Amino acid sequence: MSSSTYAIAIGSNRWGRHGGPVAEVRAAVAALDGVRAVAPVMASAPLGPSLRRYANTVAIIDSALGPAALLDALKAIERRFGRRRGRRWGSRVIDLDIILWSGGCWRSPGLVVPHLAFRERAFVLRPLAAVAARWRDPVGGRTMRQLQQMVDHGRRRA
Ligand code: PH2
Ligand code: MG
Ligand code: MG
Repeated sequence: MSSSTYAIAIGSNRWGRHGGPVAEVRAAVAALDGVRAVAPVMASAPLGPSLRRYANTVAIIDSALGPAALLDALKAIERRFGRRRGRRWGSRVIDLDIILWSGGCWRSPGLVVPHLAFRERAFVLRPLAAVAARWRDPVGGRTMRQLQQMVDHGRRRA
């Protein structure tokens, strides 16, 4: 049974066993259950200390899991892809972040939904607006298209 819809941001800026960052992102999409839509994979400049460019996309998935259980499933995929926990924002072979949940807001140890920083990140909002333009932020009520336009016309990042 699918009870929830989620927007998952996917990023990579390292080679892994599937290939380069674009191949890792595509393999991560294939590893997700319940995929309904996937945005085009986009290249983006790194935000933070890493020097390597990223491949980024967003997938919309349906899932019977609640946010905490889904986070565990995403972490298991990250481990399978060889993700190492290290320096915050260091280079990573795959990063899977829960951005939005159809249930609205969620807070538990280690997880806040909506993702706390997504409204400032073009590398999340551009692919997100491509697949969920009319999804409204439960905090503030703006659509993903509006948030994307704000980030593109305001401070330019990533
Ligand atoms: N992820 C980060 C830090 N910086 N920069 C880009 N361009 N794309 C990312 O996915 C990204 C980042 C932390 O998760
Ligand atoms: Mg991230
Ligand atoms: Mg993450």
